[in-house]
Amino acid sequence: MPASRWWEPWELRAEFSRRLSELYGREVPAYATLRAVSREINAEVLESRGADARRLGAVGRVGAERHGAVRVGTPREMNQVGRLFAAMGMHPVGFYDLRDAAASAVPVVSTAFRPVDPAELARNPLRMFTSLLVPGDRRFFTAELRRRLEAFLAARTLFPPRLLELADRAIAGNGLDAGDAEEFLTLAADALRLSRAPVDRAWYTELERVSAVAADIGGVRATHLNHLTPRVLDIDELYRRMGERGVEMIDAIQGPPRWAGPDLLLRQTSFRALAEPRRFRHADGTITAGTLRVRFGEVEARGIAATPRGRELYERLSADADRLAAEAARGSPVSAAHRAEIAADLWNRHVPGSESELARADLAYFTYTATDRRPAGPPPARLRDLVEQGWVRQDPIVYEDFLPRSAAGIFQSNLDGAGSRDADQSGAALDAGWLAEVLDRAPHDPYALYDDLRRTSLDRAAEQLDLAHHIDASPSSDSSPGAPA
Ligand code: OOG
Ligand code: NI
Repeated sequence: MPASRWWEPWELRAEFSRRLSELYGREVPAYATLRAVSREINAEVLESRGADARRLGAVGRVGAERHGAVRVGTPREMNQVGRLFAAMGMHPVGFYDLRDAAASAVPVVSTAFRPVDPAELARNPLRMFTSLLVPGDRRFFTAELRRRLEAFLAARTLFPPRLLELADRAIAGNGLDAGDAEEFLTLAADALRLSRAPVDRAWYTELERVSAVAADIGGVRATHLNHLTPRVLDIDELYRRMGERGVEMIDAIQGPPRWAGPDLLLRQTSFRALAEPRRFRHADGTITAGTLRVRFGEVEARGIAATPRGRELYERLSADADRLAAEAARGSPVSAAHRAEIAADLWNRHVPGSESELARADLAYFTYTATDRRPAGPPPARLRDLVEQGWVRQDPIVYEDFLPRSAAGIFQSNLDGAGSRDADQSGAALDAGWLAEVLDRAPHDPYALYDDLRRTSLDRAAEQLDLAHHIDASPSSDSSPGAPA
């Protein structure tokens, strides 16, 4: 780090991302393999697909891109971690309720802290998927266990006061001087390092019976990075190559299937959680060595952001693929490969296969820029004609967020036991408004962010073309996507 200069939030974020990657590579060596293979594949794809591969992110950005996952236990801890990330220019986006999205017991609600401004994303797009335990959910926790769990959580300190003080200073002053930056970054990375303190064996096991996620969060006195996820340009190839290197992957790639059209939304896969040495304290006071399997490595491929309509189509096709796969398997377990084939077939038949068709059907988000070489005569009124006749260029907006179904799948595929859930109890109702109170600021609505990018670009294009009217992004009536099977 240079000796003396001002560190802006994005520089803190970029350096934090670099340090986390170094730290996690040391703690979880398979992550280093994942990163190396991702780099190798990204270089190959950029070489073979060139400008086409760059449509979904500049080379510099994709190489440095990753997301981390952390889990906290109380609203107070959530608020604190939010300040930590705000200091680095990362803001809460979206509200994910994973309690119902997973078949196993995943008693958390989540948000993702990330840059929201395109220029900030371009500088460094680090995001942190952050989950908050819900001890008040009676489907998972009895009133008595809740009381002990909350008492345990209230007695721990995840983030030292000095770290929070520096975070607040960075928020108020838009950055830190070099000395404070170094201290802030060291303390922040330390807070996410795996703790060496002994784990109370009986307490951990008791929570594990309810939910492995609850034990990981509330069974220990510290938090840690749960995984760190690089971005790769060809995730199918990555999956194959990791297998060749002997890393055991989960049995599927989550999200949309590999299909004939452009990459949409988000596809993710991970390697199984590894046994890591931990020390345990027993009731008689003795300490023994053992292992826990909770941390893993994940990789993701990002595609174009879907509109609410596109997202609805995605959810519908996913449900159809599940149903058709279950029917085809007739009671025996459905293989991941078979489901992927069924899903790909549905996609190829029901999702428009090009960027222009996706835009025309309002299934995905794009930005628009007036071109330099415009045709003669007056510009047409319709967006579609403006694009087709070469007045404006259309570029995809990358999906910067997460998918609850995939997130639940990622949690779940790495849990040893399914845990337990009492279906007779109803869950505590929690929503984005509740999370806003926890964080002292409202989480952004991801659709509003993408809409805004599209709208702003259209307004700028209208101005450049000297149009007297707004350019309308809404689809023409003839463009509704085909109804799925
Ligand atoms: C978070 C799981 C969700 C993703 O990429 O969807 C997630 C966790 O395991 O804590 O990271
Ligand atoms: Ni993840």
